[in-house]
Amino acid sequence: MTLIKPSKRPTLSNYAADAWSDDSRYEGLNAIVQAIADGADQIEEKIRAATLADIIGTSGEVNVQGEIVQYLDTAASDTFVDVLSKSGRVAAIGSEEIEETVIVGDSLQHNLIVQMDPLDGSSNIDVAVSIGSIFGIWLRGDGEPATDDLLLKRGSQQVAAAYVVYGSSTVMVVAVENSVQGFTLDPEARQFILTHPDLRIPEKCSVYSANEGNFNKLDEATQKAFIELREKYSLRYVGSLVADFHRNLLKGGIFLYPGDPKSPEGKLRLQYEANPLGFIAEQAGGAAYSDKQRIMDIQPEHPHERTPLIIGNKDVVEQTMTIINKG
Ligand code: AHM
Ligand code: MG
Repeated sequence: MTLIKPSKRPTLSNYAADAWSDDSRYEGLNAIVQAIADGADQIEEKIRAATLADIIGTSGEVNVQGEIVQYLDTAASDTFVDVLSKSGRVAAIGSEEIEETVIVGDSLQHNLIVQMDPLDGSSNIDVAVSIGSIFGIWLRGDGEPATDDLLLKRGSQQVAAAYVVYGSSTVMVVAVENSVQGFTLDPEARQFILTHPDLRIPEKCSVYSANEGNFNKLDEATQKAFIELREKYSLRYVGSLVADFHRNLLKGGIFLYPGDPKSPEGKLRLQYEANPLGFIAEQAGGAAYSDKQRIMDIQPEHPHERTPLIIGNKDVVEQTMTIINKG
């Protein structure tokens, strides 16, 4: 991991203007990334103020996965839909918190599609543990109608992906092909600054991250994979995918949330958790698989579908996959 000296750190806006603005593959991306940064800035303030403002707690609604929606989940979803819609570049938005596709615009300018988990790790909100936001960004095909089908593209068709971790600092990681850049929010200037350029997963895997409490529910082959990981690595598990992934990206590690005989598809969502982080992992030299195939090759059938996820250091992910499949 390379850190840049303070005097040489570009802001996210300067970096984006230099890196993507003249590249036709990334038309409109700058506006989307700025919108995400703007939304993250607003959400970060709400999270930090949550207890004081007495806004923590359940909103009384149930989201599309049948889980309790926390106030901040809804606020984050509304905020990101708002800033992304105002960017003028998004044709459609998929959100974990919204069952239907949000169709935003149908002009030639609306050339991008965003699917997001607006607040990942929501069970950690009211215990002051790191949470985050995850975004997959797809290009809309020329003349492709603005319908629900826009959300059913494979992960390999993503043009970019990003996430934000609201932790001891607020960090935004943005990836395009062969490039993963990390920015940290300056809390005074309210600007993201490039602090972690050209991120690559370290060659050495140091940790594994999994919910060990699920061990007895797993099939025998997956239990075998867990036992192998226990023998080789330390366990680190935040319980917010985005925070576990961020630590493993910086330090080397594997995260797994497998399926089990009762829930073969596991818990995590393909389009707005596994695919964006899978894209980022691959651009950083890592890998992401379901139990059977590369995450980004899965053809989604539903925007909210789930998938098993094994993600992190390529060699360890592949060894773990082999054990899970052969037993
Ligand atoms: P969320 O998007 O509703 O917050 O749920 C997803 C979270 C992931 O962030 C995390 O990896 C996983 O659920 C933790 O699940 P568990 O508590 O079963 O270990
Ligand atoms: Mg989530």
